[in-house]
Amino acid sequence: MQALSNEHGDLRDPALEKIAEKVEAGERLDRDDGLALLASDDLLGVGRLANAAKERRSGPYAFFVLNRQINPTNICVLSCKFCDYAVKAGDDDAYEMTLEDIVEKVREPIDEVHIVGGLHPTWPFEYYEEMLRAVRRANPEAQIKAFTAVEIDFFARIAKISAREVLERLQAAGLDTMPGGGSEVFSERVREELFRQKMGAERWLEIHRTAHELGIRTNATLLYGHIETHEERVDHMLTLRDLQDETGGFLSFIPLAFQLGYSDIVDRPASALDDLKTIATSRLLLDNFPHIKAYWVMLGGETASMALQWGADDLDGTIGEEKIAHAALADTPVGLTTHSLLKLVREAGRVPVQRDAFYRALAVYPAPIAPAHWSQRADGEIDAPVPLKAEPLTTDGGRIDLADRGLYSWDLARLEPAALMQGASTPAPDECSP
Ligand code: V47
Ligand code: SF4
Repeated sequence: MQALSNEHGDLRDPALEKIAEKVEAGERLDRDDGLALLASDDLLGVGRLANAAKERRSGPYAFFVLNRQINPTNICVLSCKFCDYAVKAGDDDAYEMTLEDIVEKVREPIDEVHIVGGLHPTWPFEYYEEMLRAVRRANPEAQIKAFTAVEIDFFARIAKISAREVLERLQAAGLDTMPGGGSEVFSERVREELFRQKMGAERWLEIHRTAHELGIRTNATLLYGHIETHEERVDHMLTLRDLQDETGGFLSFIPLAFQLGYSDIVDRPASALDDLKTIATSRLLLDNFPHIKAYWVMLGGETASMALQWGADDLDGTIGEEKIAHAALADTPVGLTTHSLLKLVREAGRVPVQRDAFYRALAVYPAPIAPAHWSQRADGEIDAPVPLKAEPLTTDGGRIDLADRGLYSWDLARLEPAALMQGASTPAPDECSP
């Protein structure tokens, strides 16, 4: 690995030197390191350290998924102060999706269906089980990532059963993985202020621990850019790191940039600088998380693309029709084409890898025949069509299908791109640790 320490004057912030030494030695960072990273004014230095940690895990690759987000209803019994998505039954913009509505939206060539919504006051738990079965029937190929810990807790209460039983029944109905929402920030101070009615850290962690015990892989999020302090951000990450040490069940960590919407909690969103440092800090602190996701919906495409050089290795996916962030006036499209995602990955200098919900690599998209950006092309090529299409591009014209090789994305770092293209042999999935 290239030297990270300050021999060549690469780090402007002396506080990063000790961290660089730890990163080079593969030593675990502590709370003070996390705080120093967030406070540093050396954005490039922080990025360099996080990038080293990222490349050690996933080399030059960055992941995306062909997915569809389904938000079955915006009616919610809670009223979190930061949330512009939730409404009450009878409100003009309240909606409820039928199973037919839902099924209609998943009949596409996608690899993941992501379901998350409000806590509906009258739908029975059986409706959610039926929802998963209907999705599975309509698209047996797509994996189902559904329901935050907050929804699982709610289902347990309405069905008067334990969260474990809820998870077991959902698993039997087709649940593959769980999204990471609902944790917001593990801080009682912030909870009191912004989401008093919602369960706290202990229950969120208990539900994810139970999911992991049942073999359900999950994600974790942090809602940042509102009233939380740097200490609260770092403590949140360290709490997740502890649970991951115990279970190993988390796949991905996703810092969610707060969208201001109509709330008057803060008067401006987190800066791109803060976004990148938060992504980088999470990559460095969460040394046991396989993946860090730069969620383009909330970061904006440009910052998400940059984040792939600041420690992130995943952009989420095509999404189709995002509603939660857009109810809070997110300034991004509601979905992206494969073409646009490939562009965001390639402009960051990464090799795009299409993955499934478990982060198994499905296809690698080698470099396009012409450079992605016009400024990199020679004079004569400026008017030539840029070969960025929705179809994966290879120099020999075919997509490289890796699905049947059981190749998990965390194996990729061990392979050279050329070897990957030739389908080098890899350990069986169950031999891979996240
Ligand atoms: O739990 C609500 C958050 C979450 C706002 O696991 C807001 O792969 C920002 O969890 N500004 C739902 N955030 C979304 C979520 C998610 C998204 C993408 C990928 C994954 C994954 C999970 O959105 C909620 C809440 O924390 N949220 N309102 C807002 N105004
Ligand atoms: Fe309901 Fe979730 Fe919005 Fe809170 S964040 S009001 S639980 S939809």
